[in-house]
Amino acid sequence: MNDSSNYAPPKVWVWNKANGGRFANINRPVAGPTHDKELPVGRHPLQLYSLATPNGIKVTVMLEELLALGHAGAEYDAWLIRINEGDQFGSGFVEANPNSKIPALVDRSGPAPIRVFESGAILLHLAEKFGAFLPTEPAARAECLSWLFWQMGSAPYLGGGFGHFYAYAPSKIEYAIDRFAMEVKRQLDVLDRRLALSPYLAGEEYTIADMAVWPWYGALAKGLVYEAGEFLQVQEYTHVQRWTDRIAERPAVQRGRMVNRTWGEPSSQLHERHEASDFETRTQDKLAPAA
Ligand SMILES: N[C@@H](CCC(=O)N[C@@H](CS)C(=O)NCC(=O)O)C(=O)O
Repeated sequence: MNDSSNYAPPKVWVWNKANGGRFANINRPVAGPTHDKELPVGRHPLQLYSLATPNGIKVTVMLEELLALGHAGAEYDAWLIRINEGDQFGSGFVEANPNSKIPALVDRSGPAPIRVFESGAILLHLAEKFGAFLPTEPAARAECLSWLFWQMGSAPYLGGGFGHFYAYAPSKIEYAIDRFAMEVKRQLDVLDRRLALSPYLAGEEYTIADMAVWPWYGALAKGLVYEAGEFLQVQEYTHVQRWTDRIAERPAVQRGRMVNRTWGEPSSQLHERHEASDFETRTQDKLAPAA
């Protein structure tokens, strides 16, 4: 590979499989399935196919919050999709999400299954289905949806931009790191100024906007993604810090972040969730205790 100072793009881009980087083994320039594999289906109305990345956690937190509110119809099976092993390119997964990215939800509560992909669409689908975590008063609803869609547009600069070039790219490119560090700090400031005015993003109430933003920017604020806390001086965003801590205290959030998690403390990993009791009985410390 050329280094950034002497690279001149050719007339026609060609796929160089050996271009390096953390996700080189799964990145490709075409869509569609690579192999036949049906998705499993459990007994609950909602079937989730996911992994506990920030995008995955948004949905498991929402489902646990709905169950905590007493919505039995939000019972779900959470199946593990190992994206590093290419599970997102199996034919069944691609039918659920043609974009081949977790999370994907299949809602089997009605006469015909409904597929929903994109975490924001899944949060909205669930919020409308259960009438929860989405304000009905027009101004608050608009504020909630604005922050929900802000996350969808902003996080790619954090993950695909800053995180990729700061943590994953095979070489450190100053221009790229500078550009995306500046944007991510600007985004943190956007959130900080908003959270100086109200406890949650949409106002007084905790909503799907917080569920979408917290797994990315809350984790960033605590130095838990890309080991970039010091680099970005995240402690300066005091309102983001307060909001992050408050959300982290919620029991449903603590459960949701464990689902489909395959790294970290064994007691924090619930690879698949099929019953509420799985949090007590099926974490990795219980299933595979250290020898
Ligand atoms: N905008 C999408 C992003 C989903 C996404 O990027 N998922 C990542 C994991 S966090 C993924 O599945 N990557 C696998 C791949 O790119 O092949 C959403 O919010 O659902």
